[in-house]
Amino acid sequence: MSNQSLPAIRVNQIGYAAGLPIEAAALAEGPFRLTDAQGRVIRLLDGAKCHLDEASGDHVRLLQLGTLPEGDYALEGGGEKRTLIVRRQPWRTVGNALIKGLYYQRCGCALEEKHAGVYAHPACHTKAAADWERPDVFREVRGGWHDAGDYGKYTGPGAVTAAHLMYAFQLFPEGCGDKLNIPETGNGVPDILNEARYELSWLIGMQRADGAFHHKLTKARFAPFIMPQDDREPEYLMPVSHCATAAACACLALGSRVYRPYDEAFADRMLRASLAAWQWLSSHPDFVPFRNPEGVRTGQYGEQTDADDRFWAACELYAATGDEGYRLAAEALYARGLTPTRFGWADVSGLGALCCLTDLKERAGGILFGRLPEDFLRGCEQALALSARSGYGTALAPDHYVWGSILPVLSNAMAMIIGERLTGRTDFRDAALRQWHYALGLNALDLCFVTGFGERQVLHPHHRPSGADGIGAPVPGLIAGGPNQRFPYPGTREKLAPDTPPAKCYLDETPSADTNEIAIYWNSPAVFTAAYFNMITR
Ligand code: 9MR
Ligand code: ZN
Repeated sequence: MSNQSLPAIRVNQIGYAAGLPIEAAALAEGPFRLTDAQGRVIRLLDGAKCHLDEASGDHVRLLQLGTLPEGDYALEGGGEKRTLIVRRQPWRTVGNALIKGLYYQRCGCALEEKHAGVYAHPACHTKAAADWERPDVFREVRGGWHDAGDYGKYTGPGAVTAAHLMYAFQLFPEGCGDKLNIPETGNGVPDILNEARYELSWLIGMQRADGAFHHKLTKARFAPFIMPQDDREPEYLMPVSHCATAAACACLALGSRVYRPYDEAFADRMLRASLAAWQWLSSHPDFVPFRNPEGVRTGQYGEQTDADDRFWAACELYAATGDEGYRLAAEALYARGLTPTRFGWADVSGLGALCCLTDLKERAGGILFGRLPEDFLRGCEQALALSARSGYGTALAPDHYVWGSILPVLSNAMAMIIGERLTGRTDFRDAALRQWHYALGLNALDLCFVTGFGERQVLHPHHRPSGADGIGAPVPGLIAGGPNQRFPYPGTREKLAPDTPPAKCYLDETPSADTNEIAIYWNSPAVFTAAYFNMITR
């Protein structure tokens, strides 16, 4: 994708909020002017210099347009003109779509036309799965979300995704939208919790009789690009793992808190499962990393440690039960040196931190109420500094454009959102907003990463249903992983010029799983971010 072909002005393609600071990126030095719908000049910006943005190789500057009332504006400069939309609640629709995107990932049930429209399909993956280690033992574990562009279901990533949704609801209920037109809509439970419950119910089923959790429920190999209902080869309950068990333990303890007001019995079931998982973890203290068994090629989701997962679990079990033992365990695990601002599947320390900062508070005691918030705010400062260093305001170091780079970007948004909640600092809020703008088009690719949205859309995500359904437009409301310079596929590398800068290592092509796959745990931090901004622009 050559730079020349892209416009000199980059904007949040979905729009901006009246009342929040408005920024656009300019890749030209001359003066810029902003006019309103009547053609009146609202802002004149001088011809300040652009600076080299290391991640993209672009010469760029961020134009500060201040706050503006609702309306349609035009930004002109560098020989170009671009529309800029300002609304009171610009991100409600995309926020809802990001949750509904998870509905489209539902496994084990039919997506009916009245909810899924043209993306309807019959039930998939309904057969009992064999235990990989005891192939004569079968269990029926229905439900859950397909993880990503593949049809696997992975315990740890699923737990993290459900947790993002639950925390979005706990912290920003008014920003979570409702009436998503999913099967449960109107049942008296907010739809974000209805959707998360679809995963939680499946998660409970991933527990083995001894309390441990199977790492994943997948086939031995990824399916070809076929519809899920046509993917009929057997699925397996793959071996249990420490990380899966601890993440599920944490998520289900959280679930027991969140769902108690709606369904006591469901809350109790989750708590029982969580307690049994903790029991197993206590009697299996030595970490064993999960490795794909011989012959298995589906996602490995391998990790170096389970300390972060155990920490999160201990925090949530303390919040759910008030039992001092969990608090002491959480303290001891935290003392091993965790980074409390990480919210991705590989490092879930941030979710434990969220529990301490937003639920436990004083009850967390000395270390977790004293040192943890300090460490947390230091992490926010680091994210803020990354954003300030980037020409586009993106909180990602130039050498961190990894597979799924949208995750560290949005994880930093989540951290700064919490940072704002803790301190009231608007610089955290505004830097978090820049990450949201990044996701929605203010970036080096001039691309809105959410399918179905924006002027320049992701059209060919690595997503089996989108590729196989014969419908032109991809399934909407799914966020692509984005540029990846660290581990590109050979097929991606050969299509990109050898000197392509990190933030441009992206292909909108179906085979490019390394840059253009979607994943549930990339949607969910976007849901969290949307919920916050939707709440403060309410
Ligand atoms: O999100 C995962 C990313 O961090 C890894 O670098 C990548 C390669 O191991 O795998 C990603 O996860 C994929 C998983 O293994 C299988 N389902 C699709 C996931 C998204 O690409
Ligand atoms: Zn399925």
